[in-house]
Amino acid sequence: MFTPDDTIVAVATPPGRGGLGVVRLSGPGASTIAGALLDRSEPLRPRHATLARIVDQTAVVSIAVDQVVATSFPRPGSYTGDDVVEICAHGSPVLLSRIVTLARAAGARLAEPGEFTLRAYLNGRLDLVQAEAVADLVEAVTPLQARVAFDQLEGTVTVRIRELDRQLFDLIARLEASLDFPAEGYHFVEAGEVVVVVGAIRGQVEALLDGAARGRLIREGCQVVILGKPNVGKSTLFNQLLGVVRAIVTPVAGTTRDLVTEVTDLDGLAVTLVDSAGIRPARDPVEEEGVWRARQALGVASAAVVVLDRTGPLAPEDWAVLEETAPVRRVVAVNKMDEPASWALESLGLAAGAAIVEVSARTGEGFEGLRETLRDVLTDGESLTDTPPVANSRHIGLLERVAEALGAAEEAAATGAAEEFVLADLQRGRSALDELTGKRTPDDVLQHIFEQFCIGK
Ligand SMILES: Nc1nc2c(ncn2[C@@H]2O[C@H](COP(=O)(O)OP(=O)(O)OP(=O)(O)O)[C@@H](O)[C@H]2O)c(=O)[nH]1
Ligand SMILES: [Mg+2]
Repeated sequence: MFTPDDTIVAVATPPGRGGLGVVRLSGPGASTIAGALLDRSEPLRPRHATLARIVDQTAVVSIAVDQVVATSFPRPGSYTGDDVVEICAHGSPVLLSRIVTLARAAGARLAEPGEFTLRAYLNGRLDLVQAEAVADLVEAVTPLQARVAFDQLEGTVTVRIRELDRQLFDLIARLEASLDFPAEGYHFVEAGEVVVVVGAIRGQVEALLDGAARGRLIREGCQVVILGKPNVGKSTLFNQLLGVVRAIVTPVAGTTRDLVTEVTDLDGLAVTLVDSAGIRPARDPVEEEGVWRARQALGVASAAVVVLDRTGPLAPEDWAVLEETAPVRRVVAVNKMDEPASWALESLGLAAGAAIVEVSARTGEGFEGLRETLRDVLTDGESLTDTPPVANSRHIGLLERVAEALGAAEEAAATGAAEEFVLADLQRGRSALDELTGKRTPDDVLQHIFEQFCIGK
C-alpha cells in the first residue's frame, strides 16, 4: 500500500454522468503522462487552467477523445504533496474511463481507495486526523456533519493535540534531565509541580473529550425505530417525519411487515428512521418474522418512538410496547390528535418529565415538537449549535488512553514514586497522542483508515 514513488491515476468525481468529471494524476510522472495524453507541445503552466484535447495516440491514427481543461499543481504545494495534474473532462463514465486507460498506458497505475489522501498524509500535507476529516467531509449527509468534518480538516483537533504534545514534551524533557543529573541534587522539576502540570494537561484532554459522545452521534448518526400496535399510525408518522410518502399506509391492521428504513436530517443529526411491524403477538409466520425484526431493530437503536392511538382505548398491546421500551431512550407519540380523544394522557401513568408528544401524523400537527423532543432525547438535551471538536471513535479511544496514562502519572508523582515510573506513564500518554495524529501509527491502522475512502480521494 505504501509505494509513494509511482504515479497514480483515478477518476475523482462520483460514478455516473455529470456536466464535468475529473481525472486526477499524482506522482513524479504526472506531467509527463499528462503530456502524452494532451495535444500540446509545451508543458502545462503551473496552476493555470489550460484548454486542450485528449488524444488517443495508441491507435494507428491518433483520435481526439475529448476537449478538457487541464491544470498542473507542481510539488510540494499540491493536495498530495507530489506533482499533480487534474484533467477536467466532460462527465461521461465512458470518456473518463478512457482517459484513465490512456494514462495507464502512458505509465500511471490505478490508485487504491484513499491513496491520494494517503500521499498527502505521507508527505506531511495533512496529519492523520485531517486525512480522516477528508473522508468524513465526503461522506457527510447533513450540513452539521460536514461542518464538524471541515472544522477537523481545518485543524481544530490538530492544533489542540499539538499543544498538548508540546506541554507533555516539555515536562518529559525536564524529568529526563533530572534523571540525567541525579548527583547534583538538583531537580529540574519537583514532584509537586509534576502533579500540578500533569493535572492541567489531563484537564485539557478531558475538556476535549467533554462533547465527544455528542460528536460521535453527529458523525456516525443513529437509528430510531418506530413501534406500536397495528394501525396506530406508525407508517404515517414515519412518512411525515421523512417528508415523503415512503411506507405504505392503509386502514388495514398489519400493513407493515418488513422493516422500512430511510435516513433523515434531524436538526443536523443523520437519523436512520425504521418503520416496523411493531411488537405484538403475531398471527402468522410473516408477521412473526416482522415482529422479530422490529425487536432486532430496537436492540441496536439509539431511541424508539412509541406510537399510541388516542382515538381508541389503550390495549394490552400498547402496555406491552410501553413496558418493552421502558429501558431505552424513547418518545411517546400520542397520535391522531385531529380526532376526539378517548383517554387522558395521565392514564399512561408515566413519570413526570417523560417525553410525551401529541401529534397528528395525518396533518403534521405537533411534528415540530416531536422532532425537537426526539432530538433532545438523542442528545440528552445538549445543544447542537456549538459543535464538539472530537467526533471520531478512534480519536475518542486514544484520548481516553491519554487521560488514563496521565492519571496514572499524576498518581505516581503524588505518591512519591521514582521519576522513572512517572516518565513511563507520560511516555505512554505521548505515544497515544502520536498515534492519534499519525506520527507513529501502526501500518494496519493506517491501512484500515484509508481503505474506507473511495477511489479517487
Ligand atoms: N385521523 C387520523 N388517522 C390517522 C393518523 N395517522 C394515521 N392514521 C390512519 O390510521 C390508519 C393506519 O395508519 P398506518 O400509518 O398504516 O398505521 P401503522 O401503525 O403503520 O399500521 P400497521 O403497519 O398496520 O401496523 C390509516 O388509515 C391512516 O390514515 C392521524 O394522525 N389521524
Ligand atoms: Mg405500518
